[in-house]
Amino acid sequence: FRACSAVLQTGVTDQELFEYVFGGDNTLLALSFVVNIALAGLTILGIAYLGRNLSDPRPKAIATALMLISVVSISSYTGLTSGLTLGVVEMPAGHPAAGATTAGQDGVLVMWGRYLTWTFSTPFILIVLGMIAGSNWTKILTTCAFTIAMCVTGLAAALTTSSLVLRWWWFVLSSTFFLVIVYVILVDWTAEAERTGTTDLFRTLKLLTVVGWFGYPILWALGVEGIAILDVATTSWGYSVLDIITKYIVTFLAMFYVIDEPESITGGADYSASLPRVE
Ligand code: RET
Repeated sequence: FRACSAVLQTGVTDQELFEYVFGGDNTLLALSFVVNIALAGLTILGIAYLGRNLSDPRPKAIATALMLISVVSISSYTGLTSGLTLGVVEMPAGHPAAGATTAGQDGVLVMWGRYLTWTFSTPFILIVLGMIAGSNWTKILTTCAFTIAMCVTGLAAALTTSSLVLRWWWFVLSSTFFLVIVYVILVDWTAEAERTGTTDLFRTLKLLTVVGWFGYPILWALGVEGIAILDVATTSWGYSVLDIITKYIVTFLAMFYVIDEPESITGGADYSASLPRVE
C-alpha cells in the first residue's frame, strides 16, 4: 500500500477521498463498493454453511480456495470504501482525461486497489478451475504466476503518468499474460476436464470466466484510465458486476456441484491430498 501511495504522490488523503465518494454527489460509485462488501460477506457465510459436511480433502481444498476469493474481495472493497486504495492520478499529455480535476486535485480518480487485490484473488479462481479440471500443480501455478504478472502490469498501466505510450505498453504486456491464461483454460484444462469427467461443470465455469475476464481489459480501455469514454461510476459498476459474475456466481455454481458430486471432483491429477495415509 505504501509503495502505491508513494507512486501516486498526489497528496490527497484517504479522508478526502472517502468524503469525495460518500459526500453525497457520488452515491452510485459508493454503492458499487458497498454492494460488493455485502455480497462477499454473504458468499463467505454461504460457503461455510454449504461446505459444513465435506469430508474428502479435494472438495475441502476447493471450498477453501473458493472462500479465499471472497475473503480477498471483502478486504478489497473495504479498501476502496475507506478511500485507502483510491487515488487521484494526473494523466499524461495527450490522454483524453489530461487536465481533469477530482476532489480538488489535478487528475482522475483511480481505483488502484482493484488491480492490487486482483493479484491475490484471481490465483484462487484459477486454483479452483484447475482443480475442477483435474489439472496438475505445474499448470495451475503457471496460470497463477501469469495472473499475478497480469494484475501487477495492469496496476502499472493505471499508475504510469510519464507517458501515454508507456501506459498502453503496460496494457499490451498485461493483455499478453492474460492470453496465456485463456489458452491454458480453453485448451489444456478443457481436455483435462474431459478425462476427469467434470466437463459439464467446467464448460459453464469456463464460459463465465473467459467471457467475464475479457470484460475487465475492455472496461479498462473504455474507462477513465484508457480512452475515457466511460465515467468513473460506470467503470466501477462495470467492474463490480463483472466481479459478481466471475467470483460469486462462479463460487456458488462450483460449491453446489462440489457438495452434490464430491466423488467426481476426485478424478484427474493427484495433489497428494487424497492419498491414503501410509501406516
Ligand atoms: C487489466 C488492464 C490491463 C490489461 C488486462 C487487464 C485484465 C484484468 C483481468 C482481471 C480479472 C479480475 C478478476 C477479479 C476477481 O476477483 C488489468 C484490467 C488484460 C482479467 C476476475
